[in-house]
Amino acid sequence: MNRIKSVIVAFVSVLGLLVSAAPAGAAASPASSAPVPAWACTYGYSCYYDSVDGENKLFTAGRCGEHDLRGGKYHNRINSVANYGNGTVWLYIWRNAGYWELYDYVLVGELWNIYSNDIDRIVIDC
Ligand SMILES: [Ca+2]
Repeated sequence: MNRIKSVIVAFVSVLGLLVSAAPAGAAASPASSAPVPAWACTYGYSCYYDSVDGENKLFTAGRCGEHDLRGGKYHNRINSVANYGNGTVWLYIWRNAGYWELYDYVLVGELWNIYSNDIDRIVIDC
């Protein structure tokens, strides 16, 4: 597979500094008053988006380990992943023959596009 890095790790490091430098009172403004930046996420976690390029955030993974998305509202919707967490994110497709097929993976610090809506499960290394 031809893996092309969309954004380099240095960007994540810069973003981490920006987040940590935000004034404590910044949260008082309603989130709807400003456009949500691409790849919006919390440093230390991995985030999942409905569109490519970190647009239309679906959720933040609150813990490591397995997240089986089948039957839930995020099933077959993930189109990009920001891995600001501490472990590799593994993306799987369920095959009706009865097994999980590894589709792709996102290393720590990567911002990753997925050009299909097929992801059924994520597994985050602890
Ligand atoms: Ca989608």
